[in-house]
Amino acid sequence: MTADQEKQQAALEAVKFIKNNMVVGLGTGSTAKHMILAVGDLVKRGMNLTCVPSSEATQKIALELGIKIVDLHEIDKIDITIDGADECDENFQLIKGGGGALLREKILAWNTKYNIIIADSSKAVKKLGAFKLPIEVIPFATKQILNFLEAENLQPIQRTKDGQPYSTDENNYIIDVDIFKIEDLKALEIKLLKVPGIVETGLFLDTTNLIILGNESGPILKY
Ligand code: ABF
Repeated sequence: MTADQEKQQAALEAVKFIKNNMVVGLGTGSTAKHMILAVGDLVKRGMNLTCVPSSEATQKIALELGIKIVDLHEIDKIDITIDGADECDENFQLIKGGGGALLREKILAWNTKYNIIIADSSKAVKKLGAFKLPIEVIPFATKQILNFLEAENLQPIQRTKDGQPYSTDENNYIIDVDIFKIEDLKALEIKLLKVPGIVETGLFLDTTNLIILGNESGPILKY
């Protein structure tokens, strides 16, 4: 089974949790894309869904499929959000943001009753950190934040795209850091979020209700 087949399998399993008249948060990335295509099929078959996208890219795909999209301020609470991840450990701690959408993804997750993460089996790790942790920062503060992260031995690298600073949907920058040696991720998140100019981190430590991993012999659901 290829990684993409595992992604699709996990996505199709997650979509089974969607019921008529729900408000659904739509994640970002290649795994989430399989989910969005399946949501488009539900809508085509007559299901009434209201969806909130976690990125401009996801919004574009959803609109092309005829999915009803609303802004977060138009709803009270999201019933279910289905999203991908870059890494997930056995304590339901995630690294997200490889796709640059971590801020809106975390906002959706925080405003969601039930968060489902979908992933191929390679995303399941014993310890987070092989994948660098994305941090969203205000451009005005970037240089000073890079200095701070360097001093914390986190080996910061500002993300670029086509030779320019990578810019998020909120027009912020992303700095990726190495957290593999860090044991207390909650303490790290608290330390980072105290730094003026750091907007959010890609650490999702206590937001996930269900993880669905693609697997050769059928999807694995971890509650
Ligand atoms: C998104 O899913 C991001 O948080 C994360 O980077 C991405 C994983 O990408 P993919 O599903 O393409 O592996 O939610």
